[in-house]
Amino acid sequence: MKLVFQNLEYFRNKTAIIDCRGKYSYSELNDRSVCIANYLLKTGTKKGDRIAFLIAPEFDFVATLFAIWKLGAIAVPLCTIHPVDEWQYVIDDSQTKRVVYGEEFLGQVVQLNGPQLVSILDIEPITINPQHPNLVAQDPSLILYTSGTTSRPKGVLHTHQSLNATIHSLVCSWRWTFEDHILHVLPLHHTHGLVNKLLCAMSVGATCEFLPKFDAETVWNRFSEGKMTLFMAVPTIYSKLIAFWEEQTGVKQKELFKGCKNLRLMVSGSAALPVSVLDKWESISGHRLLERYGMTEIGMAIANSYSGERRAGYIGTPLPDVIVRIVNEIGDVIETVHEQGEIQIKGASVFKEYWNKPQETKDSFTEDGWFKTGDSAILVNGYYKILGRNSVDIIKSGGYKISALEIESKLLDHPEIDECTVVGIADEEWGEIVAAGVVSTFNVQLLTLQDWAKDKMAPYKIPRRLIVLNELPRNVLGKVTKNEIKKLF
Ligand code: MLC
Ligand code: AMP
Repeated sequence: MKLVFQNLEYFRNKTAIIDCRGKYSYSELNDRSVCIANYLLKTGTKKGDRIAFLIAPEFDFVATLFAIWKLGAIAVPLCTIHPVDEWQYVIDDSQTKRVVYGEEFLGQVVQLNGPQLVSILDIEPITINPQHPNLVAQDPSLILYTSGTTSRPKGVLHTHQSLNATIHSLVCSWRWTFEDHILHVLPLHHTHGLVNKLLCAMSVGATCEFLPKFDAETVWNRFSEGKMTLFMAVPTIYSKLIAFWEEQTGVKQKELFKGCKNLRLMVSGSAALPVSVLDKWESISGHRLLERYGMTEIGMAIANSYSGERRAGYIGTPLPDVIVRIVNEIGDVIETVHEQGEIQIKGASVFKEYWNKPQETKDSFTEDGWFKTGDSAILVNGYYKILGRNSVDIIKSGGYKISALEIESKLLDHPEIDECTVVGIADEEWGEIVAAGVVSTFNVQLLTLQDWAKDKMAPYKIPRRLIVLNELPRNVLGKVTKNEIKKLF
């Protein structure tokens, strides 16, 4: 089995990447990744080392990822909008020795403790292929950090084989070909942007065009140019595109509709797609979104059909080579329709382990090897429908998974906060937004709290709503009753 980065030469002059600086062919991508691999080798990189990288969504991000894989090392992509504290946590937790960075991050990376810093500008143009390590598909390839029911994020370790399983399944199911051209607007440190969009494109010789940042007007303009064949995004992005469309004149709206005609597939995932968004998008673009369901730990698992029914409010049927079951609270597999339970998954795309966390890894699987997603669903006429999550401590906002516990522990560092609790509350645009209930003798204000939080947490984690209470509501065991807090908002 050829892995994505071993096949680049095959597509030669075909355009691989378009970014804000220009266009790059597959041969140029391969050459650049060889240069970076040589440089990393010279600085002591060995098979199995973790290499973090902090590079904007552009050509060098992709070349660095493939360079790391050429050396048999493990890629740890960092979130470009995280504060230094969060990078430091990921670097320490994954025991990363080197960080490759783009120049725009220089001011922040010098604040990191420990890792050797490698500027992408220092890479010399040596194009001798580095000695390839003896690489097998079961070797670890990637660590993605994900929030969960623990306070700090966990590193999800994938192998080349588990990534390939998702790539293969999506390429077949959604009929990717080298003629495809995808517009890329998502962050690259998560499965959706990295695997579903970038790696699927690179595996078939398609073109991946990066925007430096999501912007509704630019996305509509790119659609109108007629080159794009594929688009994939989180529901919030479709909501923002709809909002932009609604601000236009009738003539312009018709033009925007026409602009979408060359696209062959538009996908939504990473959070629940409201039926109102599905319907509105279909009416303004002519495209019925294909909703699918996945998770950092399992890759993509369930999806609506490419050529058949795309059922509103449902995530679809299992993708090839994925086995799905629903299990009730006492661990029995549910055979009847309409009975709610947890989705559990088996399949080749499931991750290997949480990095350095054997107990958490063990706890996340059943004894007979099913991964417990924590998502609650029902099965109706062969289609799965998500009903919610087992834990109130997990929030999904703009497609980002956020741990309420992580934010609570940060907020407790605020000098004016004595006690706090964090919940996700429903929001039309973001899916959920972060809301905090606090006990504060000094009556802390939302704006001052947000300002204080700016360099301590990623923008999407900062509370958008705040209630100051005399005391937090608790049950007889003293546990904060988060559902009561939600009602207060
Ligand atoms: C930003 N803002 C928020 C917010 N994030 N407000 C509430 N809730 C949030 N979550 C505010 C900012 O503070 C700012 O406010 C304004 O919105 C614009 O900020 P921005 O950063 O410019 O936002 P934008 O670029 O528009 O970001 C929206 C987005 C982004 C949807 C593009 O959230 C995003 O990239 N989401 C995708 C995450 C993702 O890839 N998830 C996949 C995980 S993998 P002000 O006041 O300053 O204007 C996974 C598995 C699977 O889930 O199944 O795929
Ligand atoms: P992450 O851990 O960031 O990979 O997010 C995975 C989680 O996103 C899943 O466990 C679900 O809760 C949620 N998710 C992904 N796709 C969908 C979808 N189509 N509908 C509802 N929730 C989804």
